[in-house]
Amino acid sequence: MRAGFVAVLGAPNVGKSTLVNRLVGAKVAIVSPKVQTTRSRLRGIRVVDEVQIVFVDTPGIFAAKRRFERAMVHAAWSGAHDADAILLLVDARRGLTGETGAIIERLKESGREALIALNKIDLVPRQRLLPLAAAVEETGLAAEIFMVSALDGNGVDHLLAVLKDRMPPGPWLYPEDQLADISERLLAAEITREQLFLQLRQELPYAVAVETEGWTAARGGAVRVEQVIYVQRETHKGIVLGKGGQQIRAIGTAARAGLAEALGRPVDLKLFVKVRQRWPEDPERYRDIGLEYDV
Ligand SMILES: Nc1nc2c(ncn2[C@@H]2O[C@H](COP(=O)(O)OP(=O)(O)O)[C@@H](O)[C@H]2O)c(=O)[nH]1
Ligand SMILES: [Mg+2]
Repeated sequence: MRAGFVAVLGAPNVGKSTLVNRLVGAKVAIVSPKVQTTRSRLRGIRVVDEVQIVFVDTPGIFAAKRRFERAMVHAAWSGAHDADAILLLVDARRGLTGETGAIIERLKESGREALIALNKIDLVPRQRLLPLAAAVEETGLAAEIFMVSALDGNGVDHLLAVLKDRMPPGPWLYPEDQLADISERLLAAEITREQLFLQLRQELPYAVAVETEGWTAARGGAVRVEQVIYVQRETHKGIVLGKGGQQIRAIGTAARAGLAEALGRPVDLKLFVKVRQRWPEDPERYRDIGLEYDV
């Protein structure tokens, strides 16, 4: 038996969560077209033959300034710290950006080697991939280079096979049928947050936090879930609610469907919107999602 951790690192929006979902074969991480959708570390688990691979999805790494951003980036690096393998993801369409270059430098300084995957190859003509692969090779960090599309699955099986071979001997870390290591409450909050990222415009999703406050059994095997959406301003509350409550209903409908599917039972979802101006300075909001406050 073998088992180990693979940390999936990269700049924001390169497709880390999409790839983790693809590697696990189930949706364990939320995905959106916006940067910083992922706020903390999340483990997705896949068994291949007698090897258990635990994928650690991480927040994007960038030059963080605000406290909450710093906490996210810190969580990403600590995900790499005790991993058996590091998989660095590069957006093939954007190439070796400054953000990715900075990650490569830091990994090299720490003396770690990494597998590097060029992702989103479905968006890039073949002849542009080869020079990019050469440039990646030149960094001297890559133990091996892969070309994948997390979206359509191209190249992912080969990547999985190589990762499997790199896992150390040892007992499995989770039960055979477990797909993710996340509490149901946090999963539920993440599913609602994904809708906020998908349905709200521009910067608003970054100003929002979701917390599951109530979880009670209801009739017919259903579960009643109560969540609070924290916003920072009264005007934001108005936008989240929408005209006549239209927006919050749309968010609730989509989130309830997603949650019912994830839990495999009917869900009665109640959403409340509260203004808490300083939630990004509230240690409790960090603890809830597994972030460190003071980094
Ligand atoms: N075309 C294409 N889009 C992708 C691929 N992988 C991810 N995306 C998209 O890139 C965006 C960011 O993905 P996400 O997984 O949230 O990135 P993360 O921030 O690195 O976790 C989403 O809109 C994804 O649908 C891919 O292989 N091809
Ligand atoms: Mg992500």
